[in-house]
Amino acid sequence: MTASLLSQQCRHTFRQSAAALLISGLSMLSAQAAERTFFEAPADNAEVSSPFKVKFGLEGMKIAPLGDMTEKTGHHHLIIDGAALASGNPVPFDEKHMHFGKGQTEVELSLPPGKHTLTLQFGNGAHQSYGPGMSKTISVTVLPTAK
Ligand SMILES: [Cu+2]
Repeated sequence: MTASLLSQQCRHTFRQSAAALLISGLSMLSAQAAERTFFEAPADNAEVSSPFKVKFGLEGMKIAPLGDMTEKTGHHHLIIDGAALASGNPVPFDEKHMHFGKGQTEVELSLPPGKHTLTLQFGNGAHQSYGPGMSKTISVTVLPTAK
């Protein structure tokens, strides 16, 4: 009788600490996920008519002026039909890589009809990528323009 009561208490304590572990694990995960960039618009796989508005979302980092090298600050880049850049790599200056060095958080974008990928890439004050962890890629289909 005493033994079984003891083992019940043990199991209870074990369950409590397992729950506590799970909760602390979850809050660690959410702390890591707090730094991210994402599209507020359009939605992934959206069908859009050109021109369309693209809105950039940012969490856990801050927009800063060009040249400001404060940790966890920088500006958005929009990569058209390209890929995220490895951490530290400079974001090129060409027609496929748009820089928003004035701290803009949206753009009116014109693209030819068809399927495109849009990649948001956050980068520091020297246009260096914060890596794929600070990027987000979506697909959009640009509808043919009505004539
Ligand atoms: Cu840049």
